[in-house]
Amino acid sequence: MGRLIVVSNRVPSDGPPSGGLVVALHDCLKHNGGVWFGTSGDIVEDPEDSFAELSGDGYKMRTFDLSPAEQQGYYLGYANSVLWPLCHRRADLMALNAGDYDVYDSVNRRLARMMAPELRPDDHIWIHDYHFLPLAACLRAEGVTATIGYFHHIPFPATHDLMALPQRDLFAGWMASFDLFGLQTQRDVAAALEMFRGLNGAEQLRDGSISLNDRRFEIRSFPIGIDADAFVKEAQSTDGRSLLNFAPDERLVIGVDRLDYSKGLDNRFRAFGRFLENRIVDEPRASLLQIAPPTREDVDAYQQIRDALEGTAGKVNGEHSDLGWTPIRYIHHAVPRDTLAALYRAADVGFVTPFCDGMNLVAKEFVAAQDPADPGVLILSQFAGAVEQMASALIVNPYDIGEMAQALKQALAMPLHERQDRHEALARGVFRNDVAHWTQTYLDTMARISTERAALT
Ligand code: GDG
Repeated sequence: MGRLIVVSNRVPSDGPPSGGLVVALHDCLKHNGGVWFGTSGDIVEDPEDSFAELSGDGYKMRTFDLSPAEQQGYYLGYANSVLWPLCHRRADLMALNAGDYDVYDSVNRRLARMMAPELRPDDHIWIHDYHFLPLAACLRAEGVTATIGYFHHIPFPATHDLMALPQRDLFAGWMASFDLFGLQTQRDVAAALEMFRGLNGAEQLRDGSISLNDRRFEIRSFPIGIDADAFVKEAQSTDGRSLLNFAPDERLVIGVDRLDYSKGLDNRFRAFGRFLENRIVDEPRASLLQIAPPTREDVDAYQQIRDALEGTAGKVNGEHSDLGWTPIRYIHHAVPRDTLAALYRAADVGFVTPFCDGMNLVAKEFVAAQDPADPGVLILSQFAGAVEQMASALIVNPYDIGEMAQALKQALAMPLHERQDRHEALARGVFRNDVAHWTQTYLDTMARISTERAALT
């Protein structure tokens, strides 16, 4: 294979790579050689039309700055206030500000213009996420012929919601400019195929690929995984319970999410409140530890969710606390990764209840962190992409407060042999389909497509 070219919104240029996805991409780049392109994180008045170059251990990192107007229109505006809600079934939250799309488009064009002279025809270009949906079309316009893959980390939008996107007529063309359009789940692939079924000029070919005008490309699912082995080591590094001021028999329910409206946090707190209402007084107490670091706080919808959640936590705690106990502990800042891993391991229940989620890595991290001899129970929303691979979790409907409260009761009362059986089935998938497997499968598919294309020319 030629060089690997990675594009992601942020290049992880500050310090050693950390986090499963970043480390996995770093390892692939180190192995194949190549370039990682993306923003530097710096906002400057007049960003130049050129890249800074950094060394990335066997590969190059090329970063570019954004102007304040680009940060607003491209990142906070079109990417996170239009595409993010659109893809998470919240078309009602789309902030359709005239001009944001133009800025988003111009950042993609500028990036394509800067990248094109550095690319070679045998490169394999792997573009990550909704910040760069039009990037392949922009690169093709610059004459780039290399194989281009894309991975959509978030859900594919419902066809009905897509009709609310002013750029709906461009969407299919953006997708068709890639050679491989990767999605998290079969459910997402079905949604994407449904969109093409209704589209004039589009056809699904016998080999499953889609043809649109003069382009032919594939839509496939690649469920992302975690670095499960590394996570086990982190989870074992500290005794999680020693970090908490807990009574010896107090039970721990854990939630970990960026504070985002897609994660269903308010309903989760309500469900925990309902569970407490139904609790038998002599039962050991259970507390909910919710870690929810802030994210995109400059976007209105995120301030609203913060206010709502603080209100619900206050209400539940006001009703159920006593002098020595606060049932919901809500931490609105990030904790170190090894602390997080140790807390997962100490928890009796992982409470993962998004309304809509591409995959949800927290569910996989919780499973990897457990002690197989005495594992905790995973409660998982039917709307997390992870559910396709994690049928042995307790699956819940995050809109149904009563069902979630009942699942908490069931999880906390679950006998050891059932917890072990469920955990064994879940862990098998998490360790087998880890992030290294994911990158390898994706890159193998790109390599196959590139060989097939070469044979046709
Ligand atoms: C997007 C898609 C898809 C959270 N709090 C802390 C912390 N985290 C880490 C978790 C986990 C990651 O952040 C969150 O990943 P998720 O997958 O749960 O969700 P998104 O951030 O929305 O990610 C999602 C993912 O992309 C990958 O394709 O699964 O569906 O929405 O790793 O552990 N990490 C640390 N401290 C915290 O306080 N260190």
